[in-house]
Amino acid sequence: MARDQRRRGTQKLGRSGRGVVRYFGSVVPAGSFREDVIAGLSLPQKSLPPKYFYDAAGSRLFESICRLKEYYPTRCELSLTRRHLEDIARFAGTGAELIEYGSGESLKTRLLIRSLRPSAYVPVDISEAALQAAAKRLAREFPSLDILGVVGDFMQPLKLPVYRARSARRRVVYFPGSTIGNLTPQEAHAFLKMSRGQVGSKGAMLVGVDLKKDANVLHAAYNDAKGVTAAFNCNLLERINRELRADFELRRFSHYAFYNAALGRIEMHLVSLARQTVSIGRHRFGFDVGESIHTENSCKYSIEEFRALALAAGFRTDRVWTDGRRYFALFGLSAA
Ligand code: SAH
Ligand code: AVI
Repeated sequence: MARDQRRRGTQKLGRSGRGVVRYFGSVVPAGSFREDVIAGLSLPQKSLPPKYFYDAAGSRLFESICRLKEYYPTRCELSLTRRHLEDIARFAGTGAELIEYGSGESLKTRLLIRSLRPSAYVPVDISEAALQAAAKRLAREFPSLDILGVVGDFMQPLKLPVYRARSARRRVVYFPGSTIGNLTPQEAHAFLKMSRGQVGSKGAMLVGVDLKKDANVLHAAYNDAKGVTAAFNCNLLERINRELRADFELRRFSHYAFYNAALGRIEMHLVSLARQTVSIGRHRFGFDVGESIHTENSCKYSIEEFRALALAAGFRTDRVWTDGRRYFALFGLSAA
């Protein structure tokens, strides 16, 4: 399967002006979803990797979360990016190759593209649906931009397309949205080190980081009144049912999110409301009443904590841009 997918190679999505949109076929082996789910549900504390939230339905639900009144990160990052755009562009420079990890709908990226005028944009996302939709929209909006989309897992060694334009003097890696918070600190360290290798000594990195704040604000953001976050969490079980022919009964699980102050992170869980057994093919998983599947961490950092994490991975913090309430920060990193 993985080989077939790789053989699919590249596919042009469209062409307009000088810009070419190329889409690099999936390099995410389908078999790993089943293996990861079975391994995760076999642990004493059942857990599932958050990257599996993002099938087409999950990506749409996440886009709805970004528009909720309680979910401040998107608005804060958009507003600080607008407010400091000139300085961000001065720091990142123009004409670079802009690589974005976990690009989703590439919402904030539009602002950067306008002011950084990159020679190429390389969005990388595990969600093929989100990546394709965003690449098509961007191609209409920026007809002369080369867009080279990559479907893949940014925690695995990825072969990025080699961009041939001589004008691409340097690389800038953009990792917005505090997606870095969904990695453990060890994973975040490994990811930053990999990015440091990609940008080299002349490139730069822009990372969006959700900051520590009043736990009530955090609690509301992950327990919204409309239940969109709950639907996003539960969609993971629906996806397992759909793709792995499992028999999770959704009404027997409930969304639970809380701030774990000792670990500085929001934890999302799906809690079993009954004693029950769930089947995935020949595998059976027993649940006690109140037993949970841990589905996501969303780590919150202080500016100093993140600065230290970046430094350990070889990055110096040159700039920190924040919103008015200091809820969110965009870090401008360069080689230490
Ligand atoms: N950058 C956007 C989207 C953030 S949501 C924003 O700031 O709003 C997180 C995005 O990362 C989703 O689009 C999801 O599909 C993608 N993602 C999550 N884990 C991933 C992984 N391991 N590899 C690649 N993409 C991943
Ligand atoms: C993508 N990521 C940064 C989001 C977050 O806030 O951790 C995912 C999310 N989970 C629940 N709501 C939003």
